Amino acid sequence: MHVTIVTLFPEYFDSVMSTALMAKALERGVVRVDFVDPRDFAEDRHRTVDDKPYGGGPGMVMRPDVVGRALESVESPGLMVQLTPRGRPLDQSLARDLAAAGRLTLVCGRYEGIDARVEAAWDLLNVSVGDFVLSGGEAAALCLLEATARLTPGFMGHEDSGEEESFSAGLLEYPQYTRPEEWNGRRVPRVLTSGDHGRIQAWRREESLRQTLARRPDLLQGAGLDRGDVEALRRIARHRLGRGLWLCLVHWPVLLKDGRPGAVSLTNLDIHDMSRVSRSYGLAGVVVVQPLADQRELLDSLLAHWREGAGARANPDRAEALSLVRGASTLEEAVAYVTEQTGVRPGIAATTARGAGDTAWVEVRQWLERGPVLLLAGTGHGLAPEVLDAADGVLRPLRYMDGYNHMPVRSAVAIALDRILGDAY
Ligand code: JCE
Repeated sequence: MHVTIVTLFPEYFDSVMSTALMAKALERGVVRVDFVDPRDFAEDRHRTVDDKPYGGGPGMVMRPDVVGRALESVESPGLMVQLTPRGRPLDQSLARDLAAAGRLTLVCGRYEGIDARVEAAWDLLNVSVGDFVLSGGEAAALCLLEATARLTPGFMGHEDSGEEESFSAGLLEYPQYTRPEEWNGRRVPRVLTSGDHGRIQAWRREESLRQTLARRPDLLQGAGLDRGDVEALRRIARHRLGRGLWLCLVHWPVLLKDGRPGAVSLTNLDIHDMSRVSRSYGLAGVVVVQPLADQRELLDSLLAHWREGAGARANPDRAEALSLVRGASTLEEAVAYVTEQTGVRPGIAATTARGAGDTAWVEVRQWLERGPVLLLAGTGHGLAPEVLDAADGVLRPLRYMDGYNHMPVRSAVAIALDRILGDAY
């Protein structure tokens, strides 16, 4: 691998170039690193590389003419990468691609960065090492250099590649232990001293899954899980946020066709489908707000049929889902019921298909970390404005950036629950 680093501070890299595996790789010619200093391409007496930003604002910007000449000086530069917080997040798969390129030029900015015309003119690949800001690209370039160099054949010095490809690929590493077997009263897990290679492999895989689920569940998506992994994940106890979430299906006050507030009647399918979705997502309960006496009776007979009657015997899964459902005459009664059940007044999150909302879906997830939440969904043409005003937050319409927003409430609730509780994996 051959890397050229364009930097105002070549000396920044000195210690890395003379340390451990990198020093050996440079010596053996497995890796070659050279440096280009843009200051050598400045044309004035003071060797100026930066200037004030057009449009004003703090700090300085690196000049495109100076940086441009520095880049032109690089012979067959290969894949050209600019380190920047706006870049594509560096991960192992990108590191693999960059290592495979074999020839890289890493462009490190300083100050407020490099004039934007440079990346347009040179088609630089923007790469970031994380969502934090550094004072320049050098520390980021070091991360990229180390991640790619260790994937270069011969870098590691033994036949081991830089990746334990087959085993924990895409998952967090299992915990490692060495001697002594007992240290300050803490023993190494017995399985590791059992000599049973099969059990050790299984334990390590499960620990990798456990660590990943607890700390970086987002990684599970790309991890290539097999059936055994999925079964292991199902066995791992985890905190279920849905336990603090209550769904409230509101039939009054909601907007009617004419735009005025009023009450609407029950829809049998709403009750069935919402309770099943709620059960699937592990919700605490579903409260149906319905002030009309005949409609309340209808709800009660429906629930009785499916929970205790012939329906329950024929369809126990349905009974389990519908056992989550309670009726209430008013929203106040629903809030009082949840307060009584949990001992705390729930945070109230209202949904609407109109307006901008003031609460993002992830915020409801954060509320749930602190206490119970009642999620309001309106039948008819949506929750009345007075309900939205009284809520602790109004959620953004599900398709708030699009024009058509006429989702059936059953579907909207399913999507909403997945937005709040859905596993991104
Ligand atoms: C850099 C700066 C943006 C103002 C050149 C920061 C990469 N993952 C990363 N975090 N930070 C960087 C990075 C890379 C190059 C430069 N800055 C500082 N960046 C806005 C200032 C300048």
